[in-house]
Amino acid sequence: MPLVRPFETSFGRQTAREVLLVRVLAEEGEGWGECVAMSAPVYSSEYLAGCVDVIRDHLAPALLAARTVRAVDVASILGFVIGHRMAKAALESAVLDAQTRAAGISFGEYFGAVRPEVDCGVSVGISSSLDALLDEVSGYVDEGYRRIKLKIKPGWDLEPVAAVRSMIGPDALLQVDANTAYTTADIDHLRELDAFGLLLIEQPFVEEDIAAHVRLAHAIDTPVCLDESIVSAAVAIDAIDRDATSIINIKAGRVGGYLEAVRIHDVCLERDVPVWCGGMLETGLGRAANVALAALPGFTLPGDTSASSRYFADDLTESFVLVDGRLAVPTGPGTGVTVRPELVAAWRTTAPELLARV
Ligand code: OSB
Ligand code: MG
Repeated sequence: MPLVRPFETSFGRQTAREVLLVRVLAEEGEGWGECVAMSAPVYSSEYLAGCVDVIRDHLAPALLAARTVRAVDVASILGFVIGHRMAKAALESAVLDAQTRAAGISFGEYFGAVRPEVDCGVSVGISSSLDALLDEVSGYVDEGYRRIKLKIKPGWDLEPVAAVRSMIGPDALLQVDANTAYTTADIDHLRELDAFGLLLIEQPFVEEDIAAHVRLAHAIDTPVCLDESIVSAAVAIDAIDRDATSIINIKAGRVGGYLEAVRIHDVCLERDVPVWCGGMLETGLGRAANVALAALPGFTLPGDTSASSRYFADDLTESFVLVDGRLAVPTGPGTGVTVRPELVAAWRTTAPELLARV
């Protein structure tokens, strides 16, 4: 699916999203899940073709061999496979969609949503120039986004942050995301971000290095927020206990599914750690589930849950439209959205693989 504009992060530039969809057919009906893995293993070690492979050869056969599968069983059935959380999450989402559709309840109700709409922010890629960046950000501000997140990397940090801060004013919510582009040698440099009143700095160092984030958190005033590092509720608890992170970005794909995402929300809420819903440039299918997740009580900061128009000219489902800086939580059964079969047929690059129960 072509993106409406290229999206550049410290790990590369994307002009389109290659999307893997999973459909489960159950006696009670069908369910759909979106896999958030990118084409290349540059955000995490997972990548789309690897997800197809592990689902086909390892995960789906195990799921199909189980007699009755509920969403809560999926993680344990698939637990024999190490890692591959985005692949597992896609399967669990599809099962959860089928299950909740059959039960007539929405993802929001299933998760325990407490609000009918969620506050939205927007993630802004690295630009070709400061002027182009300011143009893009002012467009988003005009559309009503409630928080701006700037992608940063060495050589694209203090200047763009200063320029955007002076354009949007001191009270507008502004944060940055480094996607692991820095090392502890940059701590003094990153401290200069304190001048800009940022909400947080997201994932400056490599995902495995919790200790480096502890050092940074002690050295700067800007709150440190982990994304890539947080792959489970257990890791979240450890990172919080060690003071590596005071805010957490929750992405269901990264942690193995929405059920683990809800557990991370719960452990953060118990510890008074604010959370927000991250994104992976999802289509309407993944977005619907993200928006439902973001309606839980601990999601007190605007998420990267932007409108369909921020990503795609034509979304794969009903489009999500920003109203007063918010998106409505779908209320229909399951994800509450429907994948448009004509678009899937028109855009697919690979014929569907049918994996049957034996
Ligand atoms: O680090 O949050 C990230 C997109 C792809 C991979 C990683 C990230 C992102 C974003 C965009 O920041 C979030 C979105 O709008 O979906
Ligand atoms: Mg991030």
